[in-house]
Amino acid sequence: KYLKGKNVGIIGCPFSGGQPKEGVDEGPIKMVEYGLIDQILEMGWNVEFDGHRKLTDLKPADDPNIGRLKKPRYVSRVTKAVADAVESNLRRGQLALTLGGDHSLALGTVSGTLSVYPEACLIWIDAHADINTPDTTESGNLHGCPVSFLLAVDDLIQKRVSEFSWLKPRLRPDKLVYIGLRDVDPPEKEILKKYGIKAFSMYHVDKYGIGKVVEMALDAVNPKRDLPIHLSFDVDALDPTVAPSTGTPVRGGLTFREGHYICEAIHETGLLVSVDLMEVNPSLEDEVSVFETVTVGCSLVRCCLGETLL
Ligand code: 6HN
Ligand code: MN
Ligand code: MN
Ligand code: MN
Repeated sequence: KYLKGKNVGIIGCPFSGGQPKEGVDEGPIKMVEYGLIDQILEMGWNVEFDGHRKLTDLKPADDPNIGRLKKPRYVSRVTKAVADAVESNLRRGQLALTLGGDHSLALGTVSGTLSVYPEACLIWIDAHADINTPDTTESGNLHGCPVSFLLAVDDLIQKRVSEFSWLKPRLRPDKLVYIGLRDVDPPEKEILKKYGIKAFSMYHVDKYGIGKVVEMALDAVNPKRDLPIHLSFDVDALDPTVAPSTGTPVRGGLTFREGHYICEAIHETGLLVSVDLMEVNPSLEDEVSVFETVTVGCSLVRCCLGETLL
């Protein structure tokens, strides 16, 4: 509906600055090495990919904490560049596919999407809510904060740091929905409650089944099924037995099929314009775990682009 034809622009983002574990920058590199581009070409898509972004060039010489926030300048510069890349893909009629990298990158991807499609809704698949503010974050890791920076609500905007002044908070709370939550910090729960943000935790997945949950999630943010969709998929939404190589695994996650079902169902709406696949860390766990995590990342992406539907 918003994109004509099967054109995808891939933004490879080897970036780990939003959290402390090295290796998550290798996620996009490994997904491409494992053949993701060819797999997408074989599905009949036109693919634009000019290699991974040279994001380390943007690393400032000195980047002291701002309050609790770690590497704020690095994260800000990188995510600004990513926002511009997503925006340019979308303006050229391509689906924007961003491969992470840690989830702070969503500061960029979602900003880029909302600058082209201000009416877009955001579907966030994650074990975590990633909605800490500069005040509430315990870890200071920006991959736990992107959603609060994106939200267009006055009292969160006041708390923002000037380093991120490029970022226009445009996301209305009623355009955001979560699936897969199971490790939400107490202040994050307060924020979800305060702004009435729809969230389907693993409890809801168990109670209603994934089919019903995706339907309810779409009803919440896209009732007429006419708005563009940004899907931000943190691979740690999957159970660690399915996707072990990730920095903040939490037991009790989505099964292999539940994760894929979400991607298939969202593809089926015909409204998907932007996809993030984040937090694959090939330096964690053993060889088999890495293989499983990288390949599941690739197959989630393929399902977003329409694989496996008959
Ligand atoms: N992710 N809530 C924790 C924090 O550090 O703020 C964990 C965040 C995890 C972020 O998985 O993208
Ligand atoms: Mn997560
Ligand atoms: Mn926690
Ligand atoms: Mn996340």
